Amino acid sequence: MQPNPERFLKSLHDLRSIGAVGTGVVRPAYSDKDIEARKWLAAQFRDAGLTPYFDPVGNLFGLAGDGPSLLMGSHSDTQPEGGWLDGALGVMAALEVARAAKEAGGPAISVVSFQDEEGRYGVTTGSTVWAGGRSLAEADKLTASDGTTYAEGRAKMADLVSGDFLDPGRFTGYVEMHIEQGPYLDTSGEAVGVVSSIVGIRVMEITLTGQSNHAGTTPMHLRRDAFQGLAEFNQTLNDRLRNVVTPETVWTIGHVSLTPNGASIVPGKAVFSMQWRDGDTDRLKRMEGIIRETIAEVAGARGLELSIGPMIGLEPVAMDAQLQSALAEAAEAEAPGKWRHMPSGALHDATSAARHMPVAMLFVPSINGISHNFDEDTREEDLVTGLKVLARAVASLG
Ligand code: HGY
Ligand code: MN
Ligand code: MN
Repeated sequence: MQPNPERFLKSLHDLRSIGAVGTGVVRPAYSDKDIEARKWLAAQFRDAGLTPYFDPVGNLFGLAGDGPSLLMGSHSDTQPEGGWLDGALGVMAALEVARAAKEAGGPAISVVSFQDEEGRYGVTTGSTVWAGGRSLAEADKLTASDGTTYAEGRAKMADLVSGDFLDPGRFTGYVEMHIEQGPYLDTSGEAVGVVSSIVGIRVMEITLTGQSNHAGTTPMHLRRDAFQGLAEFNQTLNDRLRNVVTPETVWTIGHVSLTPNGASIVPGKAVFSMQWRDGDTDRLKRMEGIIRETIAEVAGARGLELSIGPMIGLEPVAMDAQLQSALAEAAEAEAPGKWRHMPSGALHDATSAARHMPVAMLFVPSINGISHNFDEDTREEDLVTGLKVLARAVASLG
């Protein structure tokens, strides 16, 4: 099987141009640019001899016939300020391998671009619903930070839907290429990462309600300042989590909204996202306990009303050993001594696919480990090496 690097790179840059903003891309799930990109991808799939198929939430498949096939792909939606490769690389590499496989007379490879992997509404929402990790009715109630519901988002693609959710049983496995989005391969000068496992995650929205008041005339001891509550929670949490975390554990308050958000008004309300990730379910649980305890303590001490939204999340998942060794052998052939086995600190749709089939992932380096940022980038030779490793591994599966 001979992938065509020029064809692959051109199609990758063509996709980049849809929603391009400077060196980055803005294609949040169900935005006009996301939908435009999916329509473009559907035409690319058809052109490659695959049958385009949109499911009810906008996951776009390119099906290789009606029989069993290996599924490859990723997602084409992006973060609000997305890099040009996060997700897009995996979709276009999968398409190139599917093309090369067709030209070589097999194996049958179907391609997918999952929807809302970036969790504008939930967490890897499109692939989670497809895999049965969350019912459509439940997903439809998920709300983005702009207040729109998942039902309203996916309604924008209703005219494109081909039919019901595809049975995951039709696919023999799932292989995804992705940028590492971290610093390890770039720092070590290695070209390829063979992923061993993907972390688990927990996400919740927390609201602290105090009292808006005059920033000049309200004495400090009489304030019920929601931002001060958030600030104290954050500091106390950092101190307390130290006892249960490892160097790989991460936790993030990434989205904060203050009301009324005026320079001369004591913030009466703070709504913020609380997200934590680790490879160990038990540690995720212990962290949850510390988070709930600490926020309740701080809110109580400051006379702030506390409300905690529903917690959503994904469990840690191990990659399939057989698929991993196919990737490892291919990596050794294409980049001898310049590859490693490594865990993924980022989430991926492979976690959803793993509910039904063997899955594996391949990483290529991110320059300076930057991602979820317009500056995200990978050296072209690393993109091509990743493609060659992917094609070689898939060919070896027969
Ligand atoms: O957040 C993540 O890990 C993924 O990039 N959405
Ligand atoms: Mn991604
Ligand atoms: Mn991402």
